[in-house]
Amino acid sequence: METTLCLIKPDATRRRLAGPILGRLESEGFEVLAIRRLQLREPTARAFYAIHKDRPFYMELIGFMTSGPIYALALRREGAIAYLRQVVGATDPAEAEPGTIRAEHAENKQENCVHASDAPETAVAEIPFFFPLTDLAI
Ligand code: 3AN
Repeated sequence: METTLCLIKPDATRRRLAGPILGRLESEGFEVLAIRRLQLREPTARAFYAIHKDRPFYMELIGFMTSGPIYALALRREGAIAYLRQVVGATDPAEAEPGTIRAEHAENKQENCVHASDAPETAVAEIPFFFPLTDLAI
């Protein structure tokens, strides 16, 4: 079993898509170990996306991610990390496989509804931004 981090981003929360996305995740076999609704502040968003700090879209991404409430989810499933990336789809919704969350709901490359950890090391680094690992029994 693996645990991964999923964020339902401000665009999806704004459009009342948190429920449908959560339902989709549960129907894909993910167990919701922990869930929070919160609004990121700039320093946290900058730290969370530090890997992108030299990309041209970084400040716009920080502005977007702090623009409204998000949901943070710690999700458990067999092969959770790779499987969630598959269910979420490619960064650009125009390139995302039909049936993926981004293909169905995302607006564009930035406002793309969900974040999903991309590797085991990333999940372990990202989960504690939102949940104490000691609470999760992982
Ligand atoms: P993914 O979330 O698919 O792993 P990353 O890690 O390359 O994508 O990018 C992190 C986030 O940065 C994306 N989810 C998206 O919100 C934003 N982003 C990525 N590429 C672009 C881009 N070319 N223009 C604007 N925003 C982008």
